Amino acid sequence: SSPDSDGCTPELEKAGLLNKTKIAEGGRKLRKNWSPSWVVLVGNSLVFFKDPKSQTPSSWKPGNSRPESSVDLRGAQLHWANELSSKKNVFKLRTVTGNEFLLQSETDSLIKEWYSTIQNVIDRLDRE
Ligand code: I3S
Repeated sequence: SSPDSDGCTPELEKAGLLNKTKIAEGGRKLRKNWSPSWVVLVGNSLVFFKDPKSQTPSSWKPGNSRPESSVDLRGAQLHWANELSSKKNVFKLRTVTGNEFLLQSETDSLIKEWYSTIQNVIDRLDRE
């Protein structure tokens, strides 16, 4: 049987390397500080890991490394936000608690995939 035959382990939807900066915490603006982050979309959450070098999609398992932070996608809002940065391919994710993140990739196809995958999760949660 598969490792998740009981359905209790949330589904790993996507994982990869993106540039990330948090720009607001609880609605309060923060100074930008871009850095590469290993981003994992699992269940209803977007989970951020430091040290991308130690992470690969095949090796990642829930609980085997410490996340830097985690975002609950329920009620979150996603917008393209190229006006908020000189970088290309930037989108903004805002949580219900007023935390805001910019995520960016130099690769057009990659950032589009991330955008639509995250939006699909938000839409699914909106329908629940
Ligand atoms: O929106 P800003 O303030 O122009 O963002 C830039 C700054 O945060 C800058 O850091 P300083 O706090 O040292 O000025 C960052 O190095 C830049 O990356 C930020 O702009 P971009 O356009 O890269 O998001």
